[in-house]
Amino acid sequence: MDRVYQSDISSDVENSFYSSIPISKSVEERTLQDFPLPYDSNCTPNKETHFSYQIRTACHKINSSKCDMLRLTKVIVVGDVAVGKTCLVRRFCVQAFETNYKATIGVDFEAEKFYILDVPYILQIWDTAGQEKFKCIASSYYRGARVVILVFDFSHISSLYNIPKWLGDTLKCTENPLLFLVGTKKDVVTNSAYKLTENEAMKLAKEIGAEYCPVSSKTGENVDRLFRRIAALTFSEDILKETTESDEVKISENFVKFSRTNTKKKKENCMSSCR
Ligand SMILES: Nc1nc2c(ncn2[C@@H]2O[C@H](COP(=O)(O)OP(=O)(O)OP(=O)(O)O)[C@@H](O)[C@H]2O)c(=O)[nH]1
Ligand SMILES: [Mg+2]
Repeated sequence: MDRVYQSDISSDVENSFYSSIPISKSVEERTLQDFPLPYDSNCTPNKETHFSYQIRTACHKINSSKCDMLRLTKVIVVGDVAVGKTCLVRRFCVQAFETNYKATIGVDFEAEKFYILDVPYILQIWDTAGQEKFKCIASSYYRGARVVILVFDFSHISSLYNIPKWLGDTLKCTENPLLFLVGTKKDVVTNSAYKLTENEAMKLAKEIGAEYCPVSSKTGENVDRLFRRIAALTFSEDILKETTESDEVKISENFVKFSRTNTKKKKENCMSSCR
């Protein structure tokens, strides 16, 4: 399923499906009142550090209107085989870590519900297969993704070098997505190896315009931070878009009214001058 934009009208079935998603973590952890900061503020194109007054006001209005419109965003997770994509998603969604490798066949799907400034918001996370033979199935799910998480493995530097290829593939089916470059298995490498790879990863992140974040799905380090950040960034964009769109509607309605009164006045003026 593609991203549902705010202006889209979701079906009752979808709405009831998503409203029935339990908040799997403690409410506090899935609740955002403050904007989560990036791992490294020098290695992100996303400079937001707080929810603006405009967003807070819009959320306040949404909450008082009691409108239960569905807001969700599509996230895809891509990268080489066995870099740890599934472990990353499972660590976040079910707080579990599996040491035995089980290849993803095609795609897996998870949905996580947040309350951001008290507004329900869902991250729809598509975990794709890294194996070449499943590439065709996996890539058919890229379409409409709003966020692309490009995953590499700190213990296999080749997976970092393959990132441009994954990026190229996803960009064929997405429009200007938010990009995250995520290094996994931070726990398995020595500090010096970690630093060397991190330097390379940061360079690449800057080149491709991605936000960089190193994680360990085994220890859970930075995993929540990553997804909370994704949720906050996309949510803010959506709410801004929503308010801008409704302003545009107001402006065009006023314009219509304005031009109608003008035409009416012109007619009146014309008639009086003809009299
Ligand atoms: N130590 C450690 N091992 C990890 C971490 N993340 C994943 N692994 C291990 O790496 C292996 C592959 O993990 P997966 O998450 O299945 O890899 P994947 O990218 O989903 O693989 P495909 O579905 O085939 O593309 C598993 O044996 C995991 O236990 C991590 O952060 N630390
Ligand atoms: Mg997998």
